[in-house]
Amino acid sequence: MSYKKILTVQDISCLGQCSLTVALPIISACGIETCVLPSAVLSTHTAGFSGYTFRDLTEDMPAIRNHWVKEGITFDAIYTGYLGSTRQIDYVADLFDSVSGKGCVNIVDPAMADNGKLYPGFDAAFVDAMKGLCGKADYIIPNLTEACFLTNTEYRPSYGRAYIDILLEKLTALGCRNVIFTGVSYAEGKTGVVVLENGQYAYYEHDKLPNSCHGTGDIYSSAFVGALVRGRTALEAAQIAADYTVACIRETGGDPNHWYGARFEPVLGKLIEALA
Ligand code: PXL
Repeated sequence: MSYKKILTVQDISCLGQCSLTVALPIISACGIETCVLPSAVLSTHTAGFSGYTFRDLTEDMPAIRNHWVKEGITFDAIYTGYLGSTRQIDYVADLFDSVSGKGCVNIVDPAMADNGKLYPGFDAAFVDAMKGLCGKADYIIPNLTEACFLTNTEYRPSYGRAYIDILLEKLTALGCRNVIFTGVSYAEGKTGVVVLENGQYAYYEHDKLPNSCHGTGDIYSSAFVGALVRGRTALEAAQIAADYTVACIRETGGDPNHWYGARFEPVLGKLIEALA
């Protein structure tokens, strides 16, 4: 197996099982060297906690980038998640040019919204800048809410294939050819992922579990990135990531003391097996 090195840019939520505390172990478990550029440090994630601390690391980014360029450091893939500021998005876009190795794959999870709403602290300027970053990506991984914000489309909790097709068309018009569209549900009790690759539509459906947990978007994206960089097709990677995310939600089992994240660690073995 060829040994790959990827860079992931997202926040450290010290507690909360999301972002880097999820991406690092999951991508490492996929057998890939995982380098990090933290976008911000928060005491917890912002979904359900109040009074969290937030240190924006935008100012540190140019010096880190310049050091890597001076050292000739490059990556096989760059995967971005939750970013700390609108201005930071330009720095991240620059990384796609300055530290990408030959054949580098750029993957953007526009982690900024869910359930019809932007996360606290994000605004229209951030959404506009994120549209530009998505345009520079090889793969984007939006959920339904993010797809609506990125395309100025009304958010509808229930919909059919025609609505999803319109969103896909508008998303690819941003400039990214490949869309991994998560949380697309066409039937009661089911959900799934749409994979649009070079204009080809595919859908992987699975059970929708009664319990849901925060941070599953980051688990999904990290497992997708790991499987893709390990050489799986986008559809195979999307399926592996979906099965793993479902296993994590099942493992968490709706424990009320564990509302802030999914217990992804005990089932890491399933992901490793899927990639064996
Ligand atoms: O899981 C997405 C995410 C990442 N990072 C922070 C968040 C969230 C979602 O709310 O608040 C800080």
